[in-house]
Amino acid sequence: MNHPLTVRGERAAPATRRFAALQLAPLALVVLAILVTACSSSAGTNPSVDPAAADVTVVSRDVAFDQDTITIAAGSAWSLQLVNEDSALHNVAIYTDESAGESLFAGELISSTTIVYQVPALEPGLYFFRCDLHPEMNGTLVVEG
Ligand SMILES: [Cu+2]
Repeated sequence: MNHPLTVRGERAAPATRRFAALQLAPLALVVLAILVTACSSSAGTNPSVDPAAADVTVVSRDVAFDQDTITIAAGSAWSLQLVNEDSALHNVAIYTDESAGESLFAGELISSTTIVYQVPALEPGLYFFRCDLHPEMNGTLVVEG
């Protein structure tokens, strides 16, 4: 009487492939966790402010600001509205100069939404603003006394 079942050879290749996939899984989870954290931390933490009341509005689109010069008055706090039309995270941060060595204000990073920053009063002069994630997005802040 013949055995209808025969023992097959080992399947080494599929097992190896599965192992490689398992090695990548933790990395994918870490990346996902960072993305989720970044998105959730930027949503809805700013108290609602009437956008029409913002002193200055800047739009970010296609990883660029719509203007390279912002002008405001010295001596009083002011509001800066960022309308981020990109899914990429952007912010507006203000520094004393282009070296970006001394931060004066760092706006919260946002994605696909609008935020109104409350910026402290500045002395008259020329300052530097940029997106901290995309330093090529930058311009000059003119504070008029
Ligand atoms: Cu950016």
